[in-house]
Amino acid sequence: MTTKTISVTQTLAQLGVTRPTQASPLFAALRREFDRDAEAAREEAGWKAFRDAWLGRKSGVLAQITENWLKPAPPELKRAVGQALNELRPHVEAVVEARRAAIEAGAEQAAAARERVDLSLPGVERPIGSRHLIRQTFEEIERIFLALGYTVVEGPEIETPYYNFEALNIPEHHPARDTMDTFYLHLPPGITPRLLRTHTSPVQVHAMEAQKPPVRIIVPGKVYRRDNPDATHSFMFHQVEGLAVDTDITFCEFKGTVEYLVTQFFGPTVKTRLRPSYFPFTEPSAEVDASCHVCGGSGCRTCKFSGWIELFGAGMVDPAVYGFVNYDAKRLSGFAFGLGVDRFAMLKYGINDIQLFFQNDVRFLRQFP
Ligand code: FA5
Repeated sequence: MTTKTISVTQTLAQLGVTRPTQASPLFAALRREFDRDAEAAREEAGWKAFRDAWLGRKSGVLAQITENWLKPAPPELKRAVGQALNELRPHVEAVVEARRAAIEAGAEQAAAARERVDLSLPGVERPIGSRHLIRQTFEEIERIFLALGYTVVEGPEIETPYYNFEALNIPEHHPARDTMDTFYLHLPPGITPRLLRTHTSPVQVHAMEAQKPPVRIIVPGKVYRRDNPDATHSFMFHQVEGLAVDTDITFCEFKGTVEYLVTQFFGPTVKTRLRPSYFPFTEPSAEVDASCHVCGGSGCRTCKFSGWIELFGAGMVDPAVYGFVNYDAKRLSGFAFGLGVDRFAMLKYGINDIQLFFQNDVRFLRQFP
């Protein structure tokens, strides 16, 4: 704050003001000084000092004028000084308040300017994920079958033994149950036992219960077995089941569909062969092999030098299964297959350890964007 050129600590007599006509120019000069001070008060701290200098209760200019000029003024001056002071006070108060409002608005504007979003700045690029290779493989297989007119169906992962075994022609004590070491849920006695499905085949039964023939479905999903984890086994893995049932489906159609799947998935030069096999729910049953896509069939480490790779189990639906779903076994025929999605992906993309799918190491996942 500037030093006052007009001293308000002295009396009027000391300042040489003795006549009423001298009051007015004195106050006019004071007002000019005030206006200069107001102009200089541009931020909050400066404004506070300015306010206190002029309006402070004890040492403010107005208080001192009252104390040092007005009170001791001789009667002939009192009226003129009182009037001038009454004119000055509302001006001082109004300007002090106006400066406060202006400073506050300026601060808000500055804050708003700081916070303004500059739309011309380049954005922050966030890394985006990608679909897991297992999901991509599911989608690839689904795409192949959707083109053939199949629909995608899903089923429960928690099953009853009836759907997982019995209705698939695997009665209790059947040796086929041993090949699928099963996780059973701990449930109170008296409740129907429940298990984690060991394959997607139970969805065949659900689907045939739910719809009349013809049926052409594929069933992607998770399955569970008490297998010890190693490079080709996991206790949770993925399968795609296929089922086609109609009035005139032949073994030929079965073979053609399987070949179509293999060539679409692994490439047009890959050959297919069927080896006799056994599943309680298909008759005849077959193991589908593909010629090794790495060496073309001449023999390498991938195919253990046999030229062939075992792909999946399949066969014509056993008529006994139709009995469980009230389908007419005399009129209908069909085929089914069940493939391991993880092993399909491993073969196609040259992955030598199934555990890589479940470790979620981004260095692995990034290789399959
Ligand atoms: C079945 O699960 C039958 N339901 C398949 C089937 C369906 C046959 C319809 C006939 C008609 P299998 O137990 O062979 O079959 O398993 C199928 C595939 O799952 C295997 O070929 C293999 O690729 C994969 N598989 C089996 N066990 C594991 C495991 N522990 N970890 C990873 N993949 C596995």
